[in-house]
Amino acid sequence: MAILDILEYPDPRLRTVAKPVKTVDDDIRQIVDNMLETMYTAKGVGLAATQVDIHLRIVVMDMSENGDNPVVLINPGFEGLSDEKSELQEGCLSVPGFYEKLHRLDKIRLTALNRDGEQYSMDLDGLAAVCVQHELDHLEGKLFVDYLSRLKQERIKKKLEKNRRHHQ
Ligand code: GNR
Ligand code: NI
Repeated sequence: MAILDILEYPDPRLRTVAKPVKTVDDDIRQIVDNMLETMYTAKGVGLAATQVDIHLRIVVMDMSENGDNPVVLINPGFEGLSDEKSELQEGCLSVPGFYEKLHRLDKIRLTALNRDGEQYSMDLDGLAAVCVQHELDHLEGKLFVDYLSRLKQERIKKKLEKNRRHHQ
């Protein structure tokens, strides 16, 4: 396994639209394992392949308290199960140190393939539902900061670019 580098905003590669996985084979499982190791090391609850510069529709998540329940989403999709919205503080490993409240659908039905290429479906709410919507945005080249005002986006961009200069 390997820990992969996580791209940071405003890296233009984060804007790439990911392609569907054609067959879930050992190469894909290798990517999944590396993404899981990267996510656990970075202490995230989710990671989209886009964030590690792999432009395939693959997401890993772990919503458990003990970090012992890895969930693999290949070619994921979702539908809303009600019009209710939840407002939750979101963060992103690609936008380190910034947290903002966003509105997302509160109840969704997720469908995806697992690491064996089998289709499954799960009804989710709360943080898990928010996380799925956040990760699927990544696969479309979208980031949570896109929902914020231009002013906030510029502030975040400047601070991250400044931090990066200091750490190089
Ligand atoms: O670790 C993460 N926490 C989080 C909290 C609220 C809403 C979404 C997330 S996802 C984020 C990891 C990440 O950047 N995934 O893309
Ligand atoms: Ni993210």
